[in-house]
Parts: sequence; C-alpha cells; structure tokens
Amino acid sequence: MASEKTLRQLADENDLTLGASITADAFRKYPDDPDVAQTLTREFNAVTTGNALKMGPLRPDRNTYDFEDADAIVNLGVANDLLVRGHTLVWHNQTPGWFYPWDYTDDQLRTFLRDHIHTVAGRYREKVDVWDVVNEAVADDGTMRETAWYDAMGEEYIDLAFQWANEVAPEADLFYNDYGIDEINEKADGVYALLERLIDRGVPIDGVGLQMHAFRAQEYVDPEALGENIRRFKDLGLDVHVTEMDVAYDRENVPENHLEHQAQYYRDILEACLDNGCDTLVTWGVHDTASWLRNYDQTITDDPLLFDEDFDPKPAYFAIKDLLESRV
Ligand code: 9MR
Repeated sequence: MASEKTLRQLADENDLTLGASITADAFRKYPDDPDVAQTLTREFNAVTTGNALKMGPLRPDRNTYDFEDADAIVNLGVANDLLVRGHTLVWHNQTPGWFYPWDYTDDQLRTFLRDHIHTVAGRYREKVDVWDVVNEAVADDGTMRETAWYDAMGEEYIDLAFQWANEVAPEADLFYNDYGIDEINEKADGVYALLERLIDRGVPIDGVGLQMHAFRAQEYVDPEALGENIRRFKDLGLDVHVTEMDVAYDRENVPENHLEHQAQYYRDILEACLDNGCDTLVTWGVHDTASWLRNYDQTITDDPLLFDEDFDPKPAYFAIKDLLESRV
C-alpha cells in the first residue's frame, strides 16, 4: 500500500538529506501559485539556491550586491527548517556582464574574489549550511580548467576560496562541485587528484558534489560504478553528495515508458548513494516546468524531475519513496 508519509518524512527517517534547487524565477513566474514553495517544503528537507547566489545574478554592477532573490530562497529554507545549500561562490560561468573585458591585475582579482567570498558567505553564515565553494574547476580531460581565476592565481585560487569561506562561515560544510565525475573516468581522476592535493595542503574542504545530470540516461551510469567512485572519495576523508540530479533522454532514442525507466534510474542511483555512505541527493528543480533543460538542448527530453508540470508526483517520486520506505 502506498505510504501516507511524505517524501520528506521518509528522508528524515532514513537520515537522508533530500533537496531540490529552486530559482527565484519560480516565485516570479508563478506569483499566485504557491506550489513551488509548498511542494518543496512538504516533500524535501533541503533547498539549493538555484541561480540566485551566482556572481552574475548577484552583482548587477561592480559595487552593488542585489541579495533580494538569494534572501528569498535562503529565508524560505530557514523558515521551513530545510538544510540550505549555497551555490556557488566561484565559477567561470554566469559571471556578471561587466566582468569582461578584463582590466584587473592578478592582485586586484585576488582581492576582488576574497571580498566577494567574505561578503556573500559572511552574510549567510548563520543560514547556509553547505556551500558549493568552487564549481567546475576541472576540464573534461581532467586538467585544470583555464579560467580567469586560474590564469591570475593558478591552482591556489581554489585553496584561497576555501580558506576565505572558512574564515567567515566556519560552521558551514565546504564542497567542491562538478559534472561528469559520477563514475571513475578521466575527469573524475583529475578531480580526485586535485582534491588529494588540497587535502595534502591542509585546505578546509569537507566534501565533493557529484552533479549527476543524466542527459542521456540510456547511457546509464552503472550504480556499482557510482558506488566505487563514492567510496574512493570517501577514502580521502571527504563527504560525497549528489547535488544536481536530473534525468533526460535523447529524443531520437527515448525508451518506451521512459518515465518508468527514469523512476528506476532515480531509485538505483539513490540506493547506490545510500549503500556507499552518501547521505545527500539534490534534484535540479522541483517540477519539470522549471527545469533548465527547457532552454538548453532541444535534442533531449525536458521532463527530468520528480514532479510534473502540475506538481503531480511522477513515477520517479514513487520509486524513491518506495525505496526509502523499504529501508525505514
Ligand atoms: O540551471 C542553471 C541555468 O538556469 C543557468 O542558465 C545555467 C548557466 O550556465 O546554469 C544552470 O545550473 C548549472 C549549475 O549552476 C552548475 N551545474 C550545471 C547546471 C546546469 O547547467
């Protein structure tokens, strides 16, 4: 018989942090429709701050911070006793329009980044529980990605970012976050080597986020391969979280009953996660309408989340629920 419990209750009973990312657009787009907040706070015990804390949306010009959207999401989380994940302090993407063309010296850029991290992580020191401090600093071939930060400071920018975050938010858990590193491959090896160097240098890093955007889920990330990857990061002393999961399919090759396939995939990934000591899974949105995939790539399906356009729970929701129920 289907459980009367919410997903949130079952997550709590399993000591699972089950989150969803929301954007402030969700509030703006559906101002008379409280479903985003209602579904989030009823069914999840964590929230990630979507786009609101990225440098671009946050900093309309050089000297101004606009915290309105970020405050709205963070305060919703705090008011509803959700774990709040801040995303992200350092990234090469979604930088403000005024950021380029470049006219900083290397030293000025270093000071700029320190001030940014101190201001943003400091503002939320009592409210953000986990930070994705550095996002996607490794290239697909496993080498360090050439970004403005890397060009100015070399790899040390990562050490510094974690140290600066730790100075102003000593209670928060500090994460490195990346895509395409869900199983052991060239890029995951590069990230592993980077994190090992950070740890050797005494950098205050607590964990690694595996984004888990499954673009072409027919090319299944084998749950055992995920488990093996989780274990090796854990052996470094790091926590491992799944931070941005969604499940899409190549439109040319959508499996029959793809929502059932999607459900099984979510279930298998969550099971591999829990079995290997990963206690956090975040989906990249609450309901399909809000998925970033709606604007990203028309060759893949755009119904990747646990709730449909009407906020009705999908087979993936019930599959996760069933798994958690069986483990209580
Ligand atoms: O969902 C985000 C989308 O609205 C933005 O346009 C996009 C900009 O690159 O970023 C998306 O979120 C990304 C996240 O911040 C980092 N990992 C990959 C996510 C999907 O691109």
